[in-house]
Amino acid sequence: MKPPNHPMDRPRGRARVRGLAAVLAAVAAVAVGVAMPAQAASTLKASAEARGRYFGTALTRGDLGITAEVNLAAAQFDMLTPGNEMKWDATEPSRGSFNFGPGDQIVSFAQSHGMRVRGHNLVWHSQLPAWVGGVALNQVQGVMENHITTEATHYKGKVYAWDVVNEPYNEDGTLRQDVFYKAMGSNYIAIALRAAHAADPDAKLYINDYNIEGINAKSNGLYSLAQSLVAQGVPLHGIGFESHFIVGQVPSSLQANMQRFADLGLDVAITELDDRIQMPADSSELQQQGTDYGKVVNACLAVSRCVGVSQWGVDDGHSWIPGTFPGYGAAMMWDSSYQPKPAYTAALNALNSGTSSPSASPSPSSSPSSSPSSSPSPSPSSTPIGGACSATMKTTNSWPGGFQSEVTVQAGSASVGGWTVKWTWPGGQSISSLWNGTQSVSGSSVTVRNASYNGSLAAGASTTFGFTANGTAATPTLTCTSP
Ligand code: 9MR
Repeated sequence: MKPPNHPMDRPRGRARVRGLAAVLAAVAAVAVGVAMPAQAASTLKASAEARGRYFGTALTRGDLGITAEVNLAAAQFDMLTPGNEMKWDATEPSRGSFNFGPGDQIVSFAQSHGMRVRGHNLVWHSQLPAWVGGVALNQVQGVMENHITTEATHYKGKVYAWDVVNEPYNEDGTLRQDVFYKAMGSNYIAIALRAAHAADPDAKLYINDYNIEGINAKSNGLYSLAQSLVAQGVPLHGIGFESHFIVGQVPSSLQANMQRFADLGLDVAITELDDRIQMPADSSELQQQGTDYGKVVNACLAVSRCVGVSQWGVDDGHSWIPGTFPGYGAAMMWDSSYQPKPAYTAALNALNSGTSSPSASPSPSSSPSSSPSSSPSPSPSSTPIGGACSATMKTTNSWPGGFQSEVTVQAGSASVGGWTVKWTWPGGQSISSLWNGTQSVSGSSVTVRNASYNGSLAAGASTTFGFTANGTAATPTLTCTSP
């Protein structure tokens, strides 16, 4: 049975005939928009950046030839995901023969328009060329690792993040029995993440999926996996929530769900947002869509580790929705004449209202493995600002006999090439598992050093590590030194 939000694997509907007048009006509107003086908070990207986030979109190579769409994308977005060009069928259509031309075109478009790139994707059961299914099971791991290594090495330094494993879950929270699972069991995910990390140690590595936006069986399955990957020190850095919504059906647990993944020490992102409406869309549905977009943006702003929101496309005339969900459409923030809809105003207003900017999102200028300050609330466990680094511990969860904590490590006024955080437990506490750092323990004294991928912090940038521990929750005094 097709779940309501199942993104099917059909090519999307492409060319839509528009009247010449509409096209001319649209181009004129965009031209006027571009001619206006750039003002902070007047575009999604400017407003998102002011809140320490990005606002992204997805474009295919075909979209790059559509001037009005491209102008709008360049004006409004600062993150770009290739719609199809980095998928396995595009990049390794036959075994060992790689083609990065189309993906490179998307990357150079992004670079020439000041956009960063979300790489999408390295391992997915769909858009997988048939030859992979014919590989002997005992060779699948080698084939997968070679694919990941070759592609991630090709794009090393050019992608901010990779969707390393895409859509691995069934609706009931079990892993799909695809060729990768059949060959390696659930280990394929850790193997894939390690291969990607070895090829591009600075890229943020994500698992990305749909129908995991609310707390449900599918997101619970992913949560357990994420928890265990983090506890084992596997280089998983983020979770992508695709967010292919139906109007009026944004899950009420979206924020809480993203927060629980963030509490594991992971970044979270809305990666493929759209909000489809049964056509024709009436004005109350378009208003409701505005409410939905506002909710999604606000949920991201409320979770300090939510790094940004990406819409899957730009305008209603070029969205994948009508081609896959016949009878549905109008899912984007701009209509098919490139006019902004209530959803655009709502997203912009959400970004422009509110007071704080508690983002853990890396800024465009910072290293992908570090994050600017998340302005942690002052806590007795903070070390003084002004030294090489400071560290703040907060308890994120506790239960009888145990607790979970997150430590934010922030560089002082100069960059650091490594950090060491130390403390002494006051009452017999002991760490049971720790992630995003390496620990050594001597009696009640704990020393945590950076992991291989989060030691370098630009001036003022921060990163986090976390742990679960036995005993009563405590926030001892921390010292932070570099290295
Ligand atoms: O937008 C993509 C569309 O052009 C392709 O035909 C389709 C085929 O699977 O994939 C679309 O992108 C998907 C993305 O890669 C993963 N999540 C669901 C997206 C919509 O189907």
